Amino acid sequence: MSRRAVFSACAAGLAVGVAAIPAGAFTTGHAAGTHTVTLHEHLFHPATLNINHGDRVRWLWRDGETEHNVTFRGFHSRTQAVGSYTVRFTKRGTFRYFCTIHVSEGMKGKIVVH
Ligand SMILES: [Cu+2]
Repeated sequence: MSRRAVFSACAAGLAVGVAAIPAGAFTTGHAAGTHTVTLHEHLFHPATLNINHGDRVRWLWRDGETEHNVTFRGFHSRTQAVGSYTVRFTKRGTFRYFCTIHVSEGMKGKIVVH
């Protein structure tokens, strides 16, 4: 029902070549999102994050002059006190990570990709 409405609206207002491509994008699926994890007080906030595959996670350093890193098995950020680190997760699963400097203090997290 809604799909028919989209097509008729496009046919009336837009060139056929333009309407044919995006019509399906408006009616199915979801847009990939970006999620934020903050590094603060020697912890990751939130420590557990659930996302959809294809989404991005952006870590933001917000712990003054204290240096941290985001270390997964196989990839990692720089060790830094300011800035951000962004990863796009394309595979489903649970991905654990930690800060190598403060792991003994419990500075660990996980990304659960659905
Ligand atoms: Cu750290």
